[in-house]
Amino acid sequence: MTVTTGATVEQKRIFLRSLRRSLGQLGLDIVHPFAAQSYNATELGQKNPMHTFGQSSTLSFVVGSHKSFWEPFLRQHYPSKFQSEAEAKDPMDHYCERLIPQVTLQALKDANLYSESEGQEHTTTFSVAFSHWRITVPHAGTPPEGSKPTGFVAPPANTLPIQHVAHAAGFAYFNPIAFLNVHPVYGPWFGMRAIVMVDLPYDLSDNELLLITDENQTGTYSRDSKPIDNNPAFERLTPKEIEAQNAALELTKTALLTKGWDARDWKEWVAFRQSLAKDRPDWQRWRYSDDQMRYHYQKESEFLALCAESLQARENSDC
Ligand code: B12
Repeated sequence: MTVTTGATVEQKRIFLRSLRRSLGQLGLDIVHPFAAQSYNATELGQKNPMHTFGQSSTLSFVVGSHKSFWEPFLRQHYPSKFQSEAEAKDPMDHYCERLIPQVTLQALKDANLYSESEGQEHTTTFSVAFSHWRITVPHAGTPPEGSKPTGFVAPPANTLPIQHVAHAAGFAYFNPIAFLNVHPVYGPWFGMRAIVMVDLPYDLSDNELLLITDENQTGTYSRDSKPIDNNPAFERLTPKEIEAQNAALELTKTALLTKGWDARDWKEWVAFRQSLAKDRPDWQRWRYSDDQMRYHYQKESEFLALCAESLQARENSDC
């Protein structure tokens, strides 16, 4: 098996477009390209680095979701078809584990950067690290035991601190008081699912290609792989107002952390997140629906099943 060492500009463009389209179809609308080295240069990155595959600037992505994830996810949610305990335990994490590596591999194949066809075998190495702790599904590209190696490389042994990666990547500002990342367009209303690392060079044009435009409402916002310096939540505030906001956040955080995490207190945690967005009414449209919010915080499988049944019934009756 030969390993690909280079890709043409056109191949890379095909790869990026295919990845973006497929992730979008899964409801994973956030696909932010950056160089792994931006995070690896930070203090945390030096202790727990991302893979670079020997590139001086390694193409990587923050993959995430916002409110538009809910319906595509519910449409394919059938608890009776679950194949493992892990899937039943956290169907959302499982969905991401199963599908993000698979569509990455397919996008490489679409760009002819990966081929298993006899006589034309070549691979481009890639790796996927998830924001949740456990990994239960063998990744796309994982070779069956005893067979020749393929392009998949296991993610770094320690879970990547995805919030700090996102900050270093210029995707979303990390607010160290609320412990939430804030995005210039979505505010705090998004989740991060995975970091994808690929053995291809990162270039500023990668951001250009995936940038938010009138036609592409859900691309990436930043044009480079540099941290966003200021908290977008405080953009419209005076230094005095920022000080007051920070003091209020600190107070609520201490109260919440003293109580400890309990999913039954979810409404208080939501109010905390909302308070970070209080001076940005324009972010309200990105707030999750009530059902999606409840599931993200409570993770109740019966409730998720009810939401899925009700959406599927509604859509079937519309046909
Ligand atoms: C562990 C964890 C938690 C724990 C954290 C506390 C603890 N010590 O146990 C608990 C269960 C409380 C939690 C709660 C929530 N989490 Co959480 N969590 C994580 C996780 C898996 C790891 C964080 C981590 O260890 N980072 C690595 C270390 C190096 O970073 P650190 O800066 O040192 O962080 C640690 C401490 O400093 C401490 N800490 C310090 N100050 C504060 C303040 C607050 C408010 C909290 C909660 C923690 C905290 O928490 C960290 C873990 O010990 C991340 C995913 C990831 N891979 O990063 C998601 C993640 C941070 N969580 C997320 C979310 C959304 C939530 C919730 C809103 C619930 C939910 N599922 O929707 C709540 C409320 C959080 C809030 N800030 O309002 C998102 C944040 C998205 C964003 N926009 O930034 C992440 C990125 C997951 C995702 N899929 O997107 N979480």
